[in-house]
Amino acid sequence: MSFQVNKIREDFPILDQLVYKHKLVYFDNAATTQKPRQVIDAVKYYYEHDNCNIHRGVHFLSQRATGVFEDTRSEIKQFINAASPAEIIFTKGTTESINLVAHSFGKKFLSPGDEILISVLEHHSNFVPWQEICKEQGAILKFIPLDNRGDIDMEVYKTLLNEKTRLVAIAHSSNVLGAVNPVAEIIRLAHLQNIPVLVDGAQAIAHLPVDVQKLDCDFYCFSGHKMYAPMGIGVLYGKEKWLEEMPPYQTGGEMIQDVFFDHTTFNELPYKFEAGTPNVEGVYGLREAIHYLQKINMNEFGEYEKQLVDYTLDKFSRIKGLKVIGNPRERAGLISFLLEGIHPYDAGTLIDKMGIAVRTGHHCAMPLMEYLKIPGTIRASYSFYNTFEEIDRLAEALETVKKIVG
Ligand code: 7TS
Repeated sequence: MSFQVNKIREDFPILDQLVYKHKLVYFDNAATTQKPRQVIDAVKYYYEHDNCNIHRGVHFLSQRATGVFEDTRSEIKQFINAASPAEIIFTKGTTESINLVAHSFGKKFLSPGDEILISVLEHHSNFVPWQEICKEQGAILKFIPLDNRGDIDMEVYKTLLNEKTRLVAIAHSSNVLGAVNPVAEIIRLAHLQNIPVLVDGAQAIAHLPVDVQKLDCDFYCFSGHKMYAPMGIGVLYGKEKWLEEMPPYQTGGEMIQDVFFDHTTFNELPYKFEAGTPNVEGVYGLREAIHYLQKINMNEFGEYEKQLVDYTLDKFSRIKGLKVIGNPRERAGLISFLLEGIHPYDAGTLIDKMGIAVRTGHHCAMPLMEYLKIPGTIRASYSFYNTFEEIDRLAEALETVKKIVG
């Protein structure tokens, strides 16, 4: 194995600890990834050297921090291959990015009887904002079903696109089934009818190279904390032609050009969508996280993560009573499963006592649970710092759970 996992683990101080007297195994990376020392140091550096409010001061610190903030915007533009830094809007995370589009795009472009199309596997963050804006505007929310593998049913998708569809919103990768959705084809088909597409990239951004121009998506959303950066910072990418037309989401400082007693004019992109003091420490951390991902090479660790998943599927196939949920054509970094006759919550609690952190429950995708007619799942989600030995420990732990509960 050429991938230097032990060397990489040294960068993640949190991994080196005991939990209930066992060496910690962290398999909850889809919820949030751990942070390398380089990211932690960048946040510390900001507070020790550059802390101040940005864009507003003529003084030295403000200029330096503003420089890093805007340089990071340009680095993100490169990282996802946007056409311009004006298309990169800093948000709190994926949830805020989607809410921004739902409210701003929705208010401007949604009329009674119009349709928004999402899939049944969406995280609540790419579900509830659309449900709410549809309710407000009198529009209709429609759902793309799954095929028998748990992948998006592309045949039905084609039939759902019509002249009333105003937008398609779809996860790049599912946080429950692990499926990488065929977003390029989804976008191509929608564009044949001039329908814009928003991609929820929360689960994809840390596992796959993302090229928004190649995908030709209209919006792409992601969170820093799922890609080794701090919490509370994220990105909305939007094509300039849409962002120019959309009204502000929040109002206040920074997003204005001029304010008069009777009206206000708005700032240019991207500032029109960045009201108030932003999360500057988060941007410092996000910049370092991107450097880190570039340093360890996305193609290499993507291959390694795939090997972790294949190894797990092989191990799991030999555990009696274990059922993997979904069998997607392409999978990114996670596996959901159930143990026959054992509630996922009970299994998760017992596994935790063996030092292994997995996620159990509906994973903020209650409609998908209803659709699949299951109460929840146990989910193991990986990062490039996980190891084959840790997967062996999970498999052993599951056998122990079966003995205890069975
Ligand atoms: N979209 C997807 C596909 C997600 O997996 C998540 C978070 C979000 C949106 C929301 O991201 P946030 O950073 O704005 O909260 N998913 C999970 C999860 O699977 N377990 O905890 C959070």
